[in-house]
Amino acid sequence: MTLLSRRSLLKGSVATVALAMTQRPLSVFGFDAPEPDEELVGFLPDQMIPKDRTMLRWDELTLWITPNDQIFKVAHYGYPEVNVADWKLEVGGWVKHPLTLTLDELKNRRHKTVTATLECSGNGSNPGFMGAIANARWTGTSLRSLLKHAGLHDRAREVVFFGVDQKTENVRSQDFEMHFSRSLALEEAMADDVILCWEVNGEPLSPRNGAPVRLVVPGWFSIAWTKWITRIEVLDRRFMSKYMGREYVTIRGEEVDGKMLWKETQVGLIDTKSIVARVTRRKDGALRITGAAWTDGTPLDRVELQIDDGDWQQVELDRHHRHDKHSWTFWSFVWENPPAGEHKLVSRATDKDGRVQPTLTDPEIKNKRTYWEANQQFPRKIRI
Ligand SMILES: Nc1nc2c(c(=O)[nH]1)N[C@H]1C(S)=C(S)[C@@H](COP(=O)(O)O)O[C@H]1N2
Ligand SMILES: [Mo]
Repeated sequence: MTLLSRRSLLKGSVATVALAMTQRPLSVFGFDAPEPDEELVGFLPDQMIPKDRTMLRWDELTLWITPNDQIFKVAHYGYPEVNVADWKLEVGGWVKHPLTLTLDELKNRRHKTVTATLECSGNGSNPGFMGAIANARWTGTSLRSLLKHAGLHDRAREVVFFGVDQKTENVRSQDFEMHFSRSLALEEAMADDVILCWEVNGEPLSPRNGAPVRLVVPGWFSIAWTKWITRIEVLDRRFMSKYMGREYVTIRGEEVDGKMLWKETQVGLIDTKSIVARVTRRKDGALRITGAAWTDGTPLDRVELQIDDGDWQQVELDRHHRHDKHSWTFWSFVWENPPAGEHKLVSRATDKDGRVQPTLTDPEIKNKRTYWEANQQFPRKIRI
């Protein structure tokens, strides 16, 4: 079976398009790989992610689904060794029937697959850290159905997830041996697509990505996607672990009546964001500029591209996956007859709620004093 390129698709008749759509395996759709007569144009200065890091390399991105070996990894307490044979999941706290499940018992529950973009909220905070993102198909079982099975008490307000990984933490001058933990408010935990996941892109979850079981919270930054889960606890109050209330908080100022009002918020939902991923040059000299844009699930309204501080121009969004609200959207733009020399390319995403990807000097970024949630525009330079 031959895969039609995006351009031949666009040129093709309706019948050809319909045929190609049924034949095309969804998982391989993405940017066209550079055509044989196209050359990759490098960025200046080299803002690419170093090759020795397991992160997404934007300029090599062609697939809408990130292959498992290119999914980035982050661990705050190191990578634990989990004995899968002894692994059990406990569900306790304000539930009517506390549960203990083996991995087989969990896997015997009804399966659910969700496609979602995983992004570390530190992604984009500096030019060398822009590949902490992936888009994958996550398979597991519904958290909501498990919580319903355990039976929620009227007092239930919050659901806490504890990982196997632990470290000594000092809180108010005392040391505690603490497990990595994050929580979701009950309403968030009961959302449709939140799953306890053991498989990614049809393969078992790797130990580094949280095996045997991790949480998948579509639309949320990956700090909420607790890995190596062994205990779920339902509380009747808010949970304030290090990764809820001390780390992964954003401090942002807003000028109110000439005074700065400082607001400290928790890192939660993914911001509206985009990037110029790759530039290729065709034989005729035209540049093909491709990129990606993503949100917390709010539909994208548009993505625009600005060349050399000129007018913002709308780019073409990939229509095949636009219904897929928790996954990134690929886009492309053709720049005919670009003059020789150095050029600046920057993209900007706007969502249907009117949130526009800010610049570095917009108050929401300028007055942000912590590095998480860095969704500022990401200018890239090329020379042709
Ligand atoms: N148990 C546990 N879960 C965790 C973390 C951790 O340190 N321990 N790090 C979080 C952070 S900050 C990120 S960015 C994601 C990274 O997921 P990945 O390693 O699968 O890419 O896991 C999250 N879940
Ligand atoms: Mo992260």
